[in-house]
Amino acid sequence: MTMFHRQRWLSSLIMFLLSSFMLKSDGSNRIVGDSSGWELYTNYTNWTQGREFHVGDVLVLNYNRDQHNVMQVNSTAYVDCGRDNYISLFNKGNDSIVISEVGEHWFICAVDGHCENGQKLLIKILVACCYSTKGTLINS
Ligand SMILES: [Cu+2]
Repeated sequence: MTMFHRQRWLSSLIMFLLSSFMLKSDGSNRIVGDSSGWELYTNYTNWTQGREFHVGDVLVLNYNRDQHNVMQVNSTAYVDCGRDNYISLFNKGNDSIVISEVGEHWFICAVDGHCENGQKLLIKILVACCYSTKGTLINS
């Protein structure tokens, strides 16, 4: 291996390490409701206020799976607490949901009366996160 090639190889290794570090650092775990978790009578509108969410963030929902679940729905179902047409249903009790798109994401608990009592979550992502110093999109 010539000196030139060794340097090229080293710099690509460094670039690789840097970019994987940056990818890691932009998706952070967001514990929904903090220590309250995913529960009844928690105001998730208050919880989201003052927090910024980015593409790549992971929503972590902790709850008793015998009592709750997490249903990803559209905006109408979010408002009406409708359960007929849903996007995804999570019911492990410690669900990790990766936010992969810019826009609004709606979640409700589908157990009777729970969404109606405030167990609903709206996550807004306004901008795509994270451009590298060269201006290339790292995470779209
Ligand atoms: Cu519930």
